[in-house]
Amino acid sequence: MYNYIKIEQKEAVTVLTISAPKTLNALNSAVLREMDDALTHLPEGTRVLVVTGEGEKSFVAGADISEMANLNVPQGQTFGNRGAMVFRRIETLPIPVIAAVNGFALGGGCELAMACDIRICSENAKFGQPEVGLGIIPGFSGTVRLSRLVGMGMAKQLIYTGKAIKADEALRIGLVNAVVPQAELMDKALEMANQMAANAPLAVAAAKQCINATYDMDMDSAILYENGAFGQCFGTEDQKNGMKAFLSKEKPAFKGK
Ligand code: CO8
Repeated sequence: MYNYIKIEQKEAVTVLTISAPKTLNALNSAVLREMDDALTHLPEGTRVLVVTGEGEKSFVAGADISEMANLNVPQGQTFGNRGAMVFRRIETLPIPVIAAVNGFALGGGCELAMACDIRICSENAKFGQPEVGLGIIPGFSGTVRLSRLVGMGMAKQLIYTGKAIKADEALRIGLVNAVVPQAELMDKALEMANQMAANAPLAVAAAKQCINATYDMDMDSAILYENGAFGQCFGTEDQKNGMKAFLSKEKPAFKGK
């Protein structure tokens, strides 16, 4: 039903694969529309989403330059907003999202990876924000998220130079969580996804919401916010079942209730 993405459910984990091989999986409006639709209609029972790109060369080589080439100011803003909104949806989904970065993650590709909760990449991955070399800025929230992930100095270096970095450097600066051989990438991403999927879904969702919401808060407000969310956990069946299972030395079966 989609032309540019594939959706595959593997029990509690759903894999979204961006598949536009002629442009190394560049993001055009149609890809973004399909991603938006897929996020709205994730298969029932999805507890973790893995996002990846088709093939072994590229995760996403950026926004589609041929689509952007002739845009005027309002059109540029509309296109930027479309990508930014889809990425924000990923960031605020009530389930963890893991980017399995299997090659180039440039421009919008790096920005997509950054909107995910976790980034695992293959050894051949390359990350960069080359936009200023095209006369634009990272417009899918790259100027916003990169500094939050790797710090202001390194974010400015990457964005002003436009130079790409290899996987080991991305790991060193904290842009990715792990680097693995290409052949093991999906297995490692699924292994981590399944570890997350085995935990209480409402608790995982609450933890994600707390981490995101408190990041920019002052310490006292953040602690208060977390306390509210912590208290809510005790209204769930999963908390009762999880603690009962621990005390009776059994494995918990969480229902997300
Ligand atoms: N858009 C459109 N087409 C692309 C893109 C892209 N981002 N990337 C690659 N392609 C196409 C190439 O044009 C080529 O097409 P064709 O076969 O018809 O010539 C095909 O994919 C294969 O690419 P290459 O032959 O170039 O493959 P190489 O292995 O030689 O190089 C690279 C791979 C290094 C990834 C190279 O393709 C490249 O530099 N691509 C562009 C990377 C880039 O600059 N990305 C950033 C784009 S800007 C962006 O993402 C902005 C996000 C915010 C938008 C805000 C909107 C307002």
